[in-house]
Amino acid sequence: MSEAVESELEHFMQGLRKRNPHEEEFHQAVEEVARSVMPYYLDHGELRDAQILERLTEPDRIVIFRVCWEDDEGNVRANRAWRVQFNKALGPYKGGLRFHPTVTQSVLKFLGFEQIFKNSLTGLPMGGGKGGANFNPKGKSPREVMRFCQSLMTELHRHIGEDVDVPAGDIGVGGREISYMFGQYTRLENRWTGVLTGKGQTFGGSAVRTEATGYGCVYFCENVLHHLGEGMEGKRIAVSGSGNVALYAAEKILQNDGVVVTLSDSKGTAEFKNGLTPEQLDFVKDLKENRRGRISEAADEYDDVEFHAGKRPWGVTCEIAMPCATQNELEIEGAKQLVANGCRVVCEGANMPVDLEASHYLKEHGVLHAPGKAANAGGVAVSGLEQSQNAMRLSWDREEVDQRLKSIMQRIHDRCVEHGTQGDRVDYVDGANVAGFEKVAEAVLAYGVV
Ligand code: NDP
Ligand code: 2IT
Repeated sequence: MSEAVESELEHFMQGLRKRNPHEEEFHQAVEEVARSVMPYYLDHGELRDAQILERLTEPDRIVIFRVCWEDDEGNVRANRAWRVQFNKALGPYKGGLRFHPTVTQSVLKFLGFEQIFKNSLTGLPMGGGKGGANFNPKGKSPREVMRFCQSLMTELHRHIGEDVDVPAGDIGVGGREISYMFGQYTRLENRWTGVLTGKGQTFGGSAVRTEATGYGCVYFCENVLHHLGEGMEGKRIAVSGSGNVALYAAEKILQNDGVVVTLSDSKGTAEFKNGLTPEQLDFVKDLKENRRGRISEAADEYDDVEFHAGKRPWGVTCEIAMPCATQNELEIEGAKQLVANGCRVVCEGANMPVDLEASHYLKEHGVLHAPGKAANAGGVAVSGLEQSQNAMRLSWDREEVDQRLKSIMQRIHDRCVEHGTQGDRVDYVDGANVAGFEKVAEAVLAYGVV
């Protein structure tokens, strides 16, 4: 990067940090995008004159509200919830809702900001948004979760709509929570409309939405490997997490004859010494999807599974790492372990799982790094297909949706190659950022000063 570009970047980031104090995750997400797009931005005087980067880093609006509910003992509880409506240049706001005690405005702003470019990459008409609450679903009864979801929707319903803002799931929000929220929305509005995605398939949900993020991430990874003239067969893949994204990534890896060597949760990592088997995957799915237990129980059940308490997966030898849990779960130490053990590809199922220092280290050491906004876009892409099916009042079968998902992931890969090829290598981070940004910037410019 030239000195002039570096100094513009620093000037821009100083302003952003000043305008958004204490929002470290948001600063991190913006810096990654700004670093990639700054040369393009400076080359396009019309974008700069229109202050496109400054405008794109300011959300359209953020709705913040209190969510009161009663627990099973009759105690009154209060949480805080947000909906960050970041940018609607390409379509209605679209993005998930996260329920986790670590949710803050900074986390939701980083997620909403990334979502703008991810949604742009899918090629579907979706703007960027994100929301959630600092509610911890762990240890709550189904009725407590239901009351929380209903209370949250009692406020949120006035801010969303099929042509306005269409939320979906994320950490702590799956089919059960979407159904409770959808039930409350239809009750309050007295109309049935595709206002949320990730619904049950009997009431407007799309085939393959549950699997889409994990499957899509593996499709993206296959494209990366094919571009190198290789395949997934026999490759050792370290997956982190054991939630929605991790489990369906693992399922698709097994279908492609890859070898899953780890799964994890916030308590530690399960190492599958002989590779995860389909039976072991079913065991973990049952544990997690029925909220019965922790990943450590796989080690209690099977002799060839070892549990590493308090450890992340990155010390286990692999050729591919697929972080599918949460932000900043792969830091410099993990990056060094991966490089030392011969890892060549990092493909992000989670949002921003690799921090900036680790990302630079991977790049310096020749590891291909596919960022979440490209590699995990399969989830929101199938959400977009769910919106289309709802609008047309029809539903496509599994094969049709899966085929569309594959084509979308391939197109995103090819756009990253087109915009990120540098000499004989592809910088997937730059490619995704520039390709995603270009389209949104063009739309914002076309709208005039609004
Ligand atoms: P789930 O709630 O289904 O699973 C989350 C997994 O990550 C669990 O294994 C959880 O472990 C682990 N985890 C969560 N927070 C932390 C933390 N602070 N430290 C360590 N481990 C943690 O969520 P999803 O699988 O849906 O989401 C995973 C990632 O994928 C997130 O980054 C999300 O934003 C991203 N994503 C999700 C999409 C979707 O469609 N669901 C689409 C695109 C991206 P534990 O149970 O111990 O908390
Ligand atoms: O981060 C993401 O892309 C999601 N959580 C999915 C969003 C969606 O609207 O399906």
